[in-house]
Amino acid sequence: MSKAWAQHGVGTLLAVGFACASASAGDPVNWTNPLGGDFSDGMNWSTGAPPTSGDQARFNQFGTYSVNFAGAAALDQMRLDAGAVTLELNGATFVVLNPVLSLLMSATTGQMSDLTIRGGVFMAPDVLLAFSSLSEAGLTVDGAGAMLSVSDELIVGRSGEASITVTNGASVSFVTSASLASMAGANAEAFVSGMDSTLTGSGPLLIGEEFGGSTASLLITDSGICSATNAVIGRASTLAGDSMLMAPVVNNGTVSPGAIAEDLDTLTIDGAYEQASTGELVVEINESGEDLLHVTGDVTLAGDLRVELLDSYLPPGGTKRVILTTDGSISGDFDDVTLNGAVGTLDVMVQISNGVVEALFVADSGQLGDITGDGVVNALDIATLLSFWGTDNEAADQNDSGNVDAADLAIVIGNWTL
Ligand SMILES: [Ca+2]
Ligand SMILES: [Ca+2]
Ligand SMILES: [Ca+2]
Repeated sequence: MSKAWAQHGVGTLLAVGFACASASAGDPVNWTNPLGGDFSDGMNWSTGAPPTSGDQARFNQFGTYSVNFAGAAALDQMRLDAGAVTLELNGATFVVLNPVLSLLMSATTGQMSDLTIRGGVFMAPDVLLAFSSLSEAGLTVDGAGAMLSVSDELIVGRSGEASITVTNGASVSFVTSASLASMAGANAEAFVSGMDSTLTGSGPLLIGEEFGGSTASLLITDSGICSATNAVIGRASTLAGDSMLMAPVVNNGTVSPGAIAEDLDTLTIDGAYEQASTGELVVEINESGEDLLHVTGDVTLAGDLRVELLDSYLPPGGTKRVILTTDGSISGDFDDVTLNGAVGTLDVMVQISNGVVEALFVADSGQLGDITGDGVVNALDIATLLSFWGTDNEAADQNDSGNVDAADLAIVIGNWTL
């Protein structure tokens, strides 16, 4: 490798910012063929030879191209500064060895890069996307047989804007941790979609910075699966989808069952679910269905429930919908329940019993004793009243005393529909 030209090329911000990396990374070997080609062909590289295990390979060509592998390869470090590169591994294993900065995409401000991994195994200790603010990076692992194995940390969006897509049966694994939008100002999206598509780890999965300094979303759809030792949703971040997250989850932000906005579906958390005081569960409901959060472990509730009525649906008073179920127990309650799309006197209340959370729609029918607003005074009104016993629930507090008690029960019984 020529040392002469490298004297001019490597004095970048990155080298300053990552002094620790320079000890192990050699002079960079740049990919020079904007049309793509074979990894092993020396003509495609700035040194006239493909990089080897002591080298840093750098991809800084603009445009979209593929790099084809005919066998296993190893590097010290791989950097993408620009372009959209597809690694066609063709069954090969590609290893990046540097333990600190193994695969680095869009390290400096203004850089934009995309990487797609197909048809083989990419192994790296650390993967870091969009290191600087105003940098963008997108990583896709596509297709059965495509695997990204991260033996330490996976960071999707440190200070910039980043996405990771795991699709069509591909898999991504991490060991120490995976972070989406790890630092203040970062923005990250993760998509895990399709049968046998997996994002799995033996450490925590952090969805956005915990206190809301960054914004992240994790969307798990079409039988995709994520797993981690635990998952934390930051205050400005979201978990959504119609598939499964296998981890105990702490929600400081938003959980929204369904694949996309206005998709009514079931999201499963295989583990415990704790909704913090800043957390919110969003459920959409129309005439024919509703979102459901299913939890296999214990549920601890606080924070908000937001019920969104879709398609101009106005549920009749007394309508009940199951919005959360658990195989474990439920403790706590939502601090606040809001209804969007409502008109008139329609309101929603929450009833929790036997591991089931139901949304109960109530309307003011003007009839004394008719708590639910369905025009009749019957056992459902009694059950509703009892579920708010001792509270100041306005619908159940028939005499406006500020307390739901025996006097209200007497009013319900006294106005019983015969
Ligand atoms: Ca939904
Ligand atoms: Ca009623
Ligand atoms: Ca009362």
